[in-house]
Amino acid sequence: MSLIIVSNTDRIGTIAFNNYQKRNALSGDLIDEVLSAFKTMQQNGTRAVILRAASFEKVWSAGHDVDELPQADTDPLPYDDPLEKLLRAVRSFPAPVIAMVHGSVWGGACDLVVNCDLVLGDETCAFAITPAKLGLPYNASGFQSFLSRLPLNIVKELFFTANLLTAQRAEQAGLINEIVPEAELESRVYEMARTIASRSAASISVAKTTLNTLSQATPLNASQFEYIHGLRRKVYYGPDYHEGIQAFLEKRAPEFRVD
Ligand code: KGJ
Repeated sequence: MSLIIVSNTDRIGTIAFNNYQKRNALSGDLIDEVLSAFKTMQQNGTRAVILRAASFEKVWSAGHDVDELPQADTDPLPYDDPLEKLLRAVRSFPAPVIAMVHGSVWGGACDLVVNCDLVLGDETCAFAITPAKLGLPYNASGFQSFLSRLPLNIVKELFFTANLLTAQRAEQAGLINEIVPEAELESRVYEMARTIASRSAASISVAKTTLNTLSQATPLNASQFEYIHGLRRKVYYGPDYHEGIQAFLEKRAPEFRVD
């Protein structure tokens, strides 16, 4: 059975997560389906893509499928991780990708939303980035995506507390473009997509690529990158990551080392 529902009307594509049993966790299989949908939409000249959950539930997506994260001693978010492939597909899609958010958004799904070009949510939307609950060292490209969207203190609050940022605060911080009443969310999102589809595709595509390139432009030499990567390696080889994943799988609170 398909884990997403895909449709395309008037060159506006919709990709809807449809695995609520697992709270729309971003498993490798679900991501493969999304990547394939993006590929078809690009071939069809789709002018805007809406990323959403199939139904309005409490959770939009629970983020990375934790069952598919390595349990220890391996980089949990390498370049070829399915989540990383998904984020790159959103960034490189030649037309805008709009996240339509009802409900809570967790971990890698929060990174996904931050990588979307536009985000509209209703009063129920809320966002948490949770590697500190898993003892997981987040990757540099992920931090950069958050930093290019949000003020440093908000990024730190999200990563340090792993708590949900409410819809109001997410709007104030610029994580979402606008809060729209739940009953109007769908119509507002599709209206925005239709407006985008009525403008110049060539102009919008180059604007997206240029804005993404400029906002991600950070001079970082090889030595600085290796320093950061070395810090991460200590964490994914260390006791916290091992404990964080075990605790999630055993459905208990993690007991991180205090020394
Ligand atoms: N990965 C795998 N399975 C998941 C995940 C996930 N992220 N989230 C939920 N599930 C599974 C649960 O294990 C249950 O499986 C089922 O979905 C329903 O969840 O026991 P099973 O039925 O076999 P649950 O917890 O019963 O649902 P709710 O009570 O509605 O709670 C929804 C929540 C989203 C609040 C809760 O499931 C939750 O806290 N999930 C983990 C959210 C999270 O921390 N995600 C971030 C994962 N980390 C990352 O993405 C990354 C990249 N990171 O760096 O940390």
